[in-house]
Amino acid sequence: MPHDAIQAAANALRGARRVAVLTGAGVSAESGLRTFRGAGNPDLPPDMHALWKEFDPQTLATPEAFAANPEMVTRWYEWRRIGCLAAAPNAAHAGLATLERLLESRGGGLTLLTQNVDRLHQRAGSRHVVELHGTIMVWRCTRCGARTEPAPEPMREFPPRSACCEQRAALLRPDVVWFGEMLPEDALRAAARAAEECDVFMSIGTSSVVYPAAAFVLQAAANGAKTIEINPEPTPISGRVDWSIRAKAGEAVPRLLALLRD
Ligand code: BV8
Repeated sequence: MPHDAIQAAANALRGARRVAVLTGAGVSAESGLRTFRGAGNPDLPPDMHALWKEFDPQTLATPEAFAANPEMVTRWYEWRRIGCLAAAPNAAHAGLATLERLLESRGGGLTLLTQNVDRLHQRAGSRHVVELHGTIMVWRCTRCGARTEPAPEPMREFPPRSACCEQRAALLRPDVVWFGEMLPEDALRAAARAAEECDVFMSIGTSSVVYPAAAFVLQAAANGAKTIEINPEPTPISGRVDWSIRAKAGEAVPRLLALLRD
């Protein structure tokens, strides 16, 4: 792990009151969940490679795909939901929950903006989580918008039908944000506020190619925040942050915490 960058990042965090963190799929990689993009680990079996190497987002993660083939799309999301339920939070999730409590004990705070739909941050104890792309744990009625949290057991009907609307005529869809859909307004507002108010913005485990989420770190920098990236691979923002830490989140986040407590 590059010592200078992580030491400088820890110093910036030590002086910060308000911290904003943007996380992506890389934070859950060490929990065994597949990322969407990235080189990944060539030693892993193909069924652990990045999802978009095996699946086409246009035929699975768009409203048009759901309209054309709701059975295929909902089976794919149910397969992923079951995988998320079986996964456990890792050291990065736990470390971010600890950092939130540490900042609060010093009169500050942490806003955790996540692109992840797996709810692992909440399961690790993070309290102030903004789900930018929704969650796979909640599904919603395509007719009335009512939300429901399906039981942990695998669903049996595809596409699943909504219990709330007349004669089960409407379909259920995962409450995630697909390509071409707007992000929830309250989430966007919370993210914009966090990027405006934070002293330090950390971008962890994200390829920084999906917008508008990828823009928040640059907005924070423009507002005067110090910026930190944690990712084993370079991304489009690596050259634009103050400190780019080339390491796994499950190693770098606990190391940052240890330095903060020194
Ligand atoms: C919208 C759904 C308004 C849920 C996903 C501006 C410029 C260009 C394009 C656009 C733009 N504005 C909007 C767009 C279009 C589009 C977009 O950004 N396209 C890109 C790809 C070009 N954006 C949208 O459509 C968004 N909506 O803008 O609405 C609008 C509407 C209509 C018309 C105009 C405007 C909606 C985006 C939501 C997409 N939803 N999925 C699901 O199925 O889960 S996308 C998918 O990517 C995931 O959900 C995820 O949330 C998201 C981001 O990915 P990452 O989390 O970053 O993960 P990724 O795999 O890419 O990277 C993992 C990283 O981890 C890698 O870098 C790897 O190195 C690293 N890593 C690996 N191991 C570790 C690690 N890091 C740390 N530790 C490790 N151990």
